[in-house]
Amino acid sequence: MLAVHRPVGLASAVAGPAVLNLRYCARLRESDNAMRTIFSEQHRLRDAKTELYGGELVKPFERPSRADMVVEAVRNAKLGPVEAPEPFSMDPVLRIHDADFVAFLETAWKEWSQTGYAGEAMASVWPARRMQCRAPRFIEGKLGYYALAAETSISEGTWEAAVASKDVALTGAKALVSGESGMFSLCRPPGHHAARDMFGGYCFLNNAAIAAQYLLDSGSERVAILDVDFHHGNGTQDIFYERDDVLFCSLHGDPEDAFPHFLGYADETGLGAGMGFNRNYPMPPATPFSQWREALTDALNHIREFEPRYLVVSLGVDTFEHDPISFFKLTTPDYLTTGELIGGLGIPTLFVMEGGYDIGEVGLNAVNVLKGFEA
Ligand code: OKP
Ligand code: ZN
Repeated sequence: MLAVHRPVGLASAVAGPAVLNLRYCARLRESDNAMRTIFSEQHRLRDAKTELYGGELVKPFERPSRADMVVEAVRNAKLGPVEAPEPFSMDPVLRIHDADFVAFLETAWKEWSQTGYAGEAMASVWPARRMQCRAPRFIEGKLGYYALAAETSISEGTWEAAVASKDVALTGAKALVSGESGMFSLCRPPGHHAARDMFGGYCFLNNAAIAAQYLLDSGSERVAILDVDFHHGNGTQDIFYERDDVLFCSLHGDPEDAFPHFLGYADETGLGAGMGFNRNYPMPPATPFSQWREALTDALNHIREFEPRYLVVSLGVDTFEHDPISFFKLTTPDYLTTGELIGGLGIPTLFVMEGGYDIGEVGLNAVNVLKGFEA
């Protein structure tokens, strides 16, 4: 009772006239509605020159202008303030990733450049079937041991950008714990393909998983992760596959046809204690919003039933009809609807940026999800 009455007494004592009180209330309400975006300029340090694509080395689809377009759209839409992240220690990262993997990421570029190779660091050999699965000494072997795919090169500044990206995710998570109902962590590089000991698919540290674990460690019993990126969130699934404190739901291109090809089938439902806490919704080429939305509704129903304290959304907008590397047919207004449907859960939600490669539309599509959520 005291806690309820004291602010009123204080407010009238300090502010005096009722009209001032009203203005104070209006300001409070306005900032309640504005979604805060966490964004780091450090993302620019991830600026690889090469991606292996269709047998060629091309300029990476996952490039700095993506995040710049998204932050510009956030500002144009007046979604809310854009804030820099707070630096966190590596402890929350080590709750998710293996220490040897983290050490590898930190030193990979240095070790590679010391060999004298002219290009960027890329994996070209793997511990394939019936070979020894152990990390060798030389960087070329270590790359193959820790890589899940070959397209993603490690370049100068990659580690620093990945560190800033997890800080962006953690700062958003911390704000949720402080009582925010929706936050946007504009992460880059993305994270959902990164497993506890693997990088690839443009991802190094799993920002969404690190944030979810931080939310659990802050005293919540259950957290749900909804992955709406076009690609299956294999890293996130793998990290939480045997656990019942995290429900993972992913909507994505059928792995028969789409990257990462070796995970994301509908029959992957969890293992051990995690049985029933993993749900995949693989969908075929040219899937329209009507069909995608049915999968979303089913996932949202399962999330509601799970009664999580928080929801983390791996927000990729590469489901867009004009995305250059994907095959779903969502349109710009569909992202508003998507946000509304997610917001309908009424669960405090952290949006973590993942993919989206149509540089011209990635900003509007991402912001539409956030605007729909706020509506
Ligand atoms: C990262 B994220 C297409 C090859 C796909 C990697 C895609 C990584 C996507 N032919 N290569 O989930 O948006
Ligand atoms: Zn994707």
